Amino acid sequence: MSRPLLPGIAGHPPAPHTLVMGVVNVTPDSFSDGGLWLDADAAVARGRQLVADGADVVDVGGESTRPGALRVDEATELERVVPVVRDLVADGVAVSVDTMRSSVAAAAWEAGAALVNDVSGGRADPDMLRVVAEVGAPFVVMHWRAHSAAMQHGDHTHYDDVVRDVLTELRGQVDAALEAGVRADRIVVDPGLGFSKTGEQNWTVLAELEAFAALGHPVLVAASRKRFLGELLAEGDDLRPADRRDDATAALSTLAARAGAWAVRVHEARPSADAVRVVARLAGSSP
Ligand code: PMM
Repeated sequence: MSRPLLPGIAGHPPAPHTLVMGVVNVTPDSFSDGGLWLDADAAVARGRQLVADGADVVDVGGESTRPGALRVDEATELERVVPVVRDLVADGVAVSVDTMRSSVAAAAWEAGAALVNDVSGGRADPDMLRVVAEVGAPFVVMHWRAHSAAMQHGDHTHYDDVVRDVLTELRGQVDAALEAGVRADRIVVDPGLGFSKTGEQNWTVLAELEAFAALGHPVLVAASRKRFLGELLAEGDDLRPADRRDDATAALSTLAARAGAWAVRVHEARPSADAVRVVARLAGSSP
């Protein structure tokens, strides 16, 4: 098994444009594609389609993290994720594994994954940072305060200054990863849009994306189809449905690329793959 490499991390040369990470949720209950790719063959076919549509990496997850979601057990998550990772890697696809469990991260790495994407940034599983450090996996540290069942309740969405506070907490999570032995050049940071954040707070974070690059790590932005876009595009009391938020998602991919994001994580690859190429072309033409 040869593990595809990701440009722009672990000493590899940067990509000519912001990378596009296509999402495959092998879950019954994710907010926008839950149930569509629960069958392994359907999930692998979806991953291939995302690559055909311009995705540079495919993010495979077996546990929904939508607000209110309950945890799945470890055996179910492993069963959902590992065969899909293995088949996509066999096709030469760069695969990221979206998991909060060290056992799933380790099994996916063994199956050839190129990146561990932990929405808890190492906080949900006490073994995660050690395992990632041991195998030398590139690791996404997302800003995270609490599990999905609780993240939009109580004090979890309270900030004195959302950008400053998220940066401070994210820096703490990065420091913990470094202390556990994860190499600095393997760490990617993510502000965690919608995770313990209201729609208003997501917009404030997006308006100041450049501040996240100052952490000194590549930045991943995952706005795709999220509720705050449904609210923006609502007609009366009816939120715009998740599968009709892809144009707005591509608009945000353009802005994230313009702000220097390393990658955008999206459910439909084509619009964002085109958008990041437009931004790179324009940047190349700047005087
Ligand atoms: N959001 C979701 C899932 N995984 N991973 C990262 N790094 N950042 C995110 O904001 C993020 C994520 C939300 O669920 P979805 O898979 O249905 O988009």
